[in-house]
Amino acid sequence: MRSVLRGVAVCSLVACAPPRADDALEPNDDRDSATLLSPGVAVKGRANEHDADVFAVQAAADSRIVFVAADRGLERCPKFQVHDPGGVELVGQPVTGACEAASGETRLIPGALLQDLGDAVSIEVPAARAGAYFLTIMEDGGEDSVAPLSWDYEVTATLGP
Ligand SMILES: [Ca+2]
Ligand SMILES: [Ca+2]
Repeated sequence: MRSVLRGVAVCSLVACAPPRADDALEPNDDRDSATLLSPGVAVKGRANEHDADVFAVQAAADSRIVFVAADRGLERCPKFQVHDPGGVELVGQPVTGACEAASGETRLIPGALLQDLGDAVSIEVPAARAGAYFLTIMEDGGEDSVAPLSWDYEVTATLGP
């Protein structure tokens, strides 16, 4: 009886609404299950809170990669990470549980750039070595939200010298 009551209490505090359906790219929650991007080809996805979406693109040594994640609707609280083929973080935004508190805490290696373009976010990184580079999209939470947040996006990777 006690466990039933506790379940009810948790439900009322957090959320009774079920999470939204996810995209057809799942599972893609870590680098081992990343969705491979072809340069210049846009891929649509949905980032649900607590469920990372990871994408990979192959780059040549001494090149540059530009990831663009365009807004397609819903709550739009994404945080981004980029890792190199060795797992070294090139760009990092912490998931804080506060949708708004992102940009000031962005970690960038020298030569990396993260720009809010209004209806999209552009993330440019230097690719020093050849191999797979990984973009992770994580939907953050909102302090007052009663249900998990989601963001619909379209992601593209382009390669340059
Ligand atoms: Ca997803
Ligand atoms: Ca995922």
